Amino acid sequence: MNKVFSRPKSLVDIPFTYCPGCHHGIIHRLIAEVIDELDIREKTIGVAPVGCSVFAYLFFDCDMIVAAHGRAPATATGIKRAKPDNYVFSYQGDGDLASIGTAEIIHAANRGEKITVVFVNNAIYGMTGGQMAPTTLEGQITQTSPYGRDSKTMGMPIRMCELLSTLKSPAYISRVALTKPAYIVKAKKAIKKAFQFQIDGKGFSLVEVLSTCPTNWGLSPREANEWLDKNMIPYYPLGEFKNSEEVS
Ligand SMILES: Cc1ncc(C[n+]2csc(CCOP(=O)(O)OP(=O)(O)O)c2C)c(N)n1
Ligand code: SF4
Repeated sequence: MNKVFSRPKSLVDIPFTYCPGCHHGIIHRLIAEVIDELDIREKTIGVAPVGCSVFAYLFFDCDMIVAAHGRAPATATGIKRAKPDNYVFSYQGDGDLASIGTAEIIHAANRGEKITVVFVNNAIYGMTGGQMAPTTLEGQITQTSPYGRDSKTMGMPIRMCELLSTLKSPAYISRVALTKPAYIVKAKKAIKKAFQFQIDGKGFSLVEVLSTCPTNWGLSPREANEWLDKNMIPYYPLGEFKNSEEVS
């Protein structure tokens, strides 16, 4: 009988600690499948962030290191420069990447560091009881912002892909979602492409994954997927923002 489904080799065989309906688990799986398919597990080094996915170092079966708040791009830069034959990825939430580590990500992208960044945008700081994040939508209620974002005093939600793709150096920047099987297939392709850019020695690559946080959104897993489709995708459009293969 043909085996059609199994756990990727690049994931340790232990249960995830994520809440039901959280997309972190799907994203971990896609990254692990890509590492397996590219056959780079022995040469891959992942950088785990702060936030719910801090335990990524327990789940991925490759070399992993944990970075201080927002410092994953700097840590990844150091590792990649010291070990250019290894493949280095950082895994970061929006609190980690777009708030505390804003400068880190902008400068790593601007320097064209040959690293791959997986940016999980769930519009909230999940781990800390649902703080507002720079990506929280206008009017979106979070556990610690019961009146929602008021753009007059809090600014508009930051679109990181659009912002980073104004820089000349990044090689590949794309935004994906996971609320439908067709989206998941596209998301995996984007993550694979991002790693392939690094394998080919091209510059900085980043994939933003729009994600749910049913727990802090106060929604069921199904409602969270619907909310993401209805509210996040119109503000954070999916697609490739930068693909140096297409630049002549
Ligand atoms: C202003 C501020 N600085 C630092 C912290 C410490 N901290 C703990 S977890 C975390 C990030 C978690 O959010 P995110 O990166 O969005 O990941 P998620 O948990 O949603 O997956 C931060 C910033 C904090 N809560 N608030
Ligand atoms: S709090 Fe949110 S981001 Fe964190 S594990 Fe639960 S659902 Fe996922």
